Amino acid sequence: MTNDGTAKDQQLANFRVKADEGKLTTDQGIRVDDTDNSLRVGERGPSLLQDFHLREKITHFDHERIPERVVHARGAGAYGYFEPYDDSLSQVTKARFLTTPGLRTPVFVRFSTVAGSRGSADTVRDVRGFATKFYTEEGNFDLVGNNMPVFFIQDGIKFPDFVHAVKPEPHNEIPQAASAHDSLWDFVQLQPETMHMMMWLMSDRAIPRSYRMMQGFGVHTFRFVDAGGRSTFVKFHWRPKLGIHSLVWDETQKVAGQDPDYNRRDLWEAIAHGDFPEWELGVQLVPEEDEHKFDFDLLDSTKIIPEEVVPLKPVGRMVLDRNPNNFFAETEQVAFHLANVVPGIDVTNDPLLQARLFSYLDTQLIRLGGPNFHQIPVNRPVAPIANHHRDGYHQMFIHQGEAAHHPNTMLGGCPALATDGSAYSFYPQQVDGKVIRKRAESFNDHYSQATLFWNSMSVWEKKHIIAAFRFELGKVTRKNIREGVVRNLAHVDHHLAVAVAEGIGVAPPQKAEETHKNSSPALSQATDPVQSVATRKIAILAADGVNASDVIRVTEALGGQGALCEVLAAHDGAVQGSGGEPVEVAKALTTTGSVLYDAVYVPGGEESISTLAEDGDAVHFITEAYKHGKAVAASGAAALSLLERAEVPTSGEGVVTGEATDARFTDAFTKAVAAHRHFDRDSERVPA
Ligand code: HDE
Repeated sequence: MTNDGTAKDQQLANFRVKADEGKLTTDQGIRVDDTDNSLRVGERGPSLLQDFHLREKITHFDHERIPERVVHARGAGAYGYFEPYDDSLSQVTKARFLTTPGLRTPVFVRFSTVAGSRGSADTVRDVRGFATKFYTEEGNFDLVGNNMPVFFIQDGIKFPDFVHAVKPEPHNEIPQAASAHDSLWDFVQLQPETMHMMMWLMSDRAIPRSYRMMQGFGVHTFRFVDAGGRSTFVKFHWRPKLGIHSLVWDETQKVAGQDPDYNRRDLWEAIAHGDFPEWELGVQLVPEEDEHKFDFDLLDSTKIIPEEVVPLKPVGRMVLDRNPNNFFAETEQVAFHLANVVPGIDVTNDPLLQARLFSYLDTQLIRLGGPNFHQIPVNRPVAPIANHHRDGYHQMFIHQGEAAHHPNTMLGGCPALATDGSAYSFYPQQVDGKVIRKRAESFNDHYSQATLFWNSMSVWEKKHIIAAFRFELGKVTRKNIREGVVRNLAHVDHHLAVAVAEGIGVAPPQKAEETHKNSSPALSQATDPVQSVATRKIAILAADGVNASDVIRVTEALGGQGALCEVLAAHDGAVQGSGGEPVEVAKALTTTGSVLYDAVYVPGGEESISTLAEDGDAVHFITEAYKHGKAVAASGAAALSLLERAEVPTSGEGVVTGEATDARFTDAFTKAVAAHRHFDRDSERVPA
């Protein structure tokens, strides 16, 4: 069988149903000519039970909902493909999809937030799920990861406690999709193993600008197994081609109101416009014999292997190029499972991973209502299925034959055992020990890597982390919880603990604990950021009298490099350019806001500028964009006065002004937008 990236598409095509043709029917195919009036006795009489159309329509509607995922309820998905760069991984794994150059394996990826319900906002402070189903020719492989490389707990038995703590509190189901409440932080203060992950969660990683601009991690240490049966430990990483970029906290709060579907929409629109997001798959490889060479345990999911210690080997790329046709059928019904592995990939004894091996199948049974969920189109492998599993709710296959047992003679012994070497075989790890309930001593250090993370942050990243701790703990009502967290933070970094304590009104730690000075530059979003304007959204503020030539030049210069420029004005339709020509308006200012754009440009034209200066929405737009560190550009002398009115300095980092929209101007603006944000501004004093 070939698997050229379209195999899954061809399979799905058999299940797609067109909505724009045919006559209206019941589920039994009986044609219907009135779906607005129920069958009744006389025009004003009671409805009749015999109205099969009424009954069927209402019954189906009554049963439309299925339970949302207990975690990761809100998500967005897309199809695409993965292809390895070369065959170099064949030295460590026999997985064909990773080692066959040119082989495009179809994938479905679902991104998600963790704590919120299905209808919660996208831009909350949270971990993001990054789950990939590879439809390989050897069966499905699911890499069910997150956008942070570590986790809150070391042993899966703590997962229900952790999730109960972070979810809305049980008595009143408040707060929705937020970690800033007593029960989460109570758990944190009592479980110091959470500290490393809490550093990530309080960092800007928890508020990504886009799903397309975040990393993904398999988190656990997995195993590769080569053709000779040799095992190598492996950590999986996804790196986004567009770089790793985040929103700022104040912005996320406002986006949650203006566009709660912000991340979901961004992914959908990018794919719909042909801006296909791309990630590079990298692996960190550790030979089996080096298992104990680290000062942490490879089986402890609260630890990373610093990239400076074991470098990342790039092995392939993934492109997402197709939106699903139907959210429920595909994105909601997709069922990931960590235990879906293919020959060449195996699990380890990580106690968090081991519990997950149970949980994912179990949860699908209740969520999707029975054991046949693998037959749902999005979940079907492209590899053939043949076994003696039968019956169950929603059985879609019509199994032929008079027997369903193994061994058999009645079916000629079929399906035959795959004894030709193509079967999955578990790595024959030697295991010996007493049955005990105890955590290994090597899992005991909860602070060193939290400190490593902190030490690796730039000045602005540290500022954002302190602000996040202050916000979250500021929402905690119990003083003992605030104090407990500060006590833990003191083991991470003295300066951090003091800064947080001062913000939340608890006594700062008196003396500094001994902490190390090591850092890992790869952890910082400020290290070698990808500088690109591709898919960046640029607002152009205009009113009648705007210099149309400025609008055209900036749109051409930045649009030419993939940016999306939109003219915003007080009203929809068009404004009149200074030469009388119409300038088309993309959106009315009242329907959007600066938080939905990456940069703002004010073209010249005195009349336009003076109208904008009187428009509070326009002035606020500029001020707020500046506060959030975005590039601000303005042309002509009059525009400078508008910047002043918006309390934006007319020069400085990320502020571009000039008389003409010449190449110097557009180059400077391009550079400012490509830098993503300008955090060295004194933005705290900006009122917005
Ligand atoms: Fe999950 N997790 N998880 N998780 N997880 C689920 O499975 C669970 C963990 C992750 O888009 C559930 O189908 C346990 C780590 C993602 O459909 C459930 C433990 C990581 C998704 C479940 C963990 C993840 C889930 C809920 C601790 C990163 C969304 C619905 C032992 C490596 C997948 C579902 C999607 C979903 C259990 C910890 C990632 C209940 C018990 C660590 C991305 O089975």
